[in-house]
Amino acid sequence: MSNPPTTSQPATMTDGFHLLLDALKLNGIKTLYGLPGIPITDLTRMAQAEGLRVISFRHEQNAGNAAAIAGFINAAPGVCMTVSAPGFLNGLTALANATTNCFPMILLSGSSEREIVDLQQGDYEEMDQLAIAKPLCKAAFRILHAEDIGVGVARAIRAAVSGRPGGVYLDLPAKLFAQTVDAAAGQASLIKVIDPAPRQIPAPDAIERALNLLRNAKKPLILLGKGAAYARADELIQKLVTQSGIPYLPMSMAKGILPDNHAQSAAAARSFVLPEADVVLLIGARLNWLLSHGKGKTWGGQGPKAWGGQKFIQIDISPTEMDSNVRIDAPIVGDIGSCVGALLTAMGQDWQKPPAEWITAINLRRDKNIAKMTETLAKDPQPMNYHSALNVIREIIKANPDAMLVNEGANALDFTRSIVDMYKPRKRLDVGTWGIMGIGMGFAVAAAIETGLPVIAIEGDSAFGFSGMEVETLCRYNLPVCVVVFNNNGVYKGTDKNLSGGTDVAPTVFVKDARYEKMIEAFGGIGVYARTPSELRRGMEDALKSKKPTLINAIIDETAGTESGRITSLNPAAALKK
Ligand code: OXT
Ligand code: ADP
Ligand code: MG
Repeated sequence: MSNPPTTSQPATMTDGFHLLLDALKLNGIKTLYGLPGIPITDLTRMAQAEGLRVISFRHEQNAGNAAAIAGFINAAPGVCMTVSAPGFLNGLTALANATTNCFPMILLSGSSEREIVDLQQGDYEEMDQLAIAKPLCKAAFRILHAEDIGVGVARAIRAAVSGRPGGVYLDLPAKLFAQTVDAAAGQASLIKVIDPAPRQIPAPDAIERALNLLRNAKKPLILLGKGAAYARADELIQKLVTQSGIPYLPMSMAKGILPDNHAQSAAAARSFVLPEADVVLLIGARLNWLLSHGKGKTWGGQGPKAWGGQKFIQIDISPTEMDSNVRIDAPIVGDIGSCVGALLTAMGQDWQKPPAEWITAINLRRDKNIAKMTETLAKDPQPMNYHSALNVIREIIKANPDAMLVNEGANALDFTRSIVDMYKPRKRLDVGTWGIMGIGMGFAVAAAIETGLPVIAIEGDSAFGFSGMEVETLCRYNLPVCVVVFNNNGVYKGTDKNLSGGTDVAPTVFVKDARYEKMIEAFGGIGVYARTPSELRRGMEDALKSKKPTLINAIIDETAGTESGRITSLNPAAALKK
């Protein structure tokens, strides 16, 4: 069928297809990310006909990642549509990743007929999708009757964005779409969700308890996580930092809430401030592996799991996050805007800034690290390495602070995080809590679609491979995305050897000197082969000027990386070497 079925029922009737689209539109959903096929092909056509933007991908995981990051960018659920069983499973990784990262997302998936699935009679793409999705997302619902579409969509939206945001699965058996109901009754059954993410006001005594700790701190530190970026309380957070005078450390996706060159940023003194701080205020950041679980050597503890002696204040919307890794001395449960606002009000104007010795010690360490970094960045080695390539990107982002930056890889991720400064909130989108590869092109597509701004995607060559086919999607929608593939011939490095001495290359090594730029040329995009910083700069500047989808194959010294980038110690073999 090449055209959407014009619904043949009388105008007084409507159907499941249209009620679903109306419910989404009523709740401000403008874009659907997905991949068509039975039973949702007509739904995608009708969605386009009804004025929704439908962005069609080459693999559901990338569509799901696009929806997830759209959720983070907008603080409203991003929506992905998939076909049953295999398409659903392809989208599920993105849904689980969204949940892990607290991004609001809804995965709508067509599914097979209940009667046949439940008796396991072997339907087309049979799978009990609801049961499989449940443990991997925040909530999962099935809609069996067209009359329930309004409630189903409303519940999905509320579950995705209220409290701690996350992924929601909505199961849509094929029969639902063709059900017809009276049009007026159908419209009346739809729900426009009022206040989908209600503010959660913190208790005054929780604020007082936290301020008492901060007031007595000699070495206070603020830690900003991606929850702080998500909360869109930028001005309040900036005010809290400047008014309190407390140094802060941004987690990766919190970079830019305050500009990375801010005088109070302790990012370049990370390994100094964590063990030294005496009171740490966490704002939208979990004490998970990325923060060494709040204990051990990173925090000055005497053993791998020993407490470092810090007191923790934690602002989080999820009460059960408290004490998950170490004792939280002053939990503040609520939304970040309300909590930070309450802290500011209670702090008052006569707040004593932290002792000068603490600030001086941090600045000393920071300036030393920055001077060392400046020296390294000034070098021009042949072949180009991560630093000389990233020095170009650092300058390009400085000149284009509104550009969105997508980043994945190991060394390509870690070096970018510490070298490329961000100047505005919610610009840096990366592998997040799971360190997941494959988010690159999905995130890049959604960043371009949702913001209309130029996107720069810094990709390890391995990382890029997970979603590389979507360069066709970039070209199809003519998106202003410049993908820079850091091509070091492999995972971490291109120099590993086969330990058996056999003819197969090592598991981490790829085809040498691969011409990634030719992939985008196949679809009419611009391909650039860059062996030097000036070739890289020219390619990126041209991409930003032309706004054309561009892929730059940046050739990086294949010896320059380290195993797993900055997290070498997490490889089990690292324990054997100790
Ligand atoms: O204080 P010190 O002295 O320590 O210095 C720190 C800062 O103070 C300093 N710094 C600065 N100095 C000067 N100036 C400035 N402005 C500045 N800013 C900071 O720099 C250092 C470092 O700072 P940082 O980064 O803040 O600190 P640190 O200690 O690193 O922070 C700790 C962490 C844990 C918070 C941080 O390291 C972090 O966020 N890490 C995230 C790591 C991560 O998630 N990695 C990705 C996963 S790795 C692995 O799993 C990969 N796989 C397997 C795989 C995955 N992941 N997924 C799937 C679906 N399948 C398989 C694969 C396949 S990676 C990968 C591909 C890799 O190959 P690629 O080709 O893609 O990439 P290449 O490696 O490039 O080849
Ligand atoms: P990072 O990886 O940057 O450290 P995490 O993903 O670990 O950040 O933590 C984000 C935290 O932010 C989660 O615990 C989540 O519950 C919390 N959060 C998300 N949105 C809000 C909000 N609006 N108000 C308060 N907390 C929030
Ligand atoms: Mg690589």
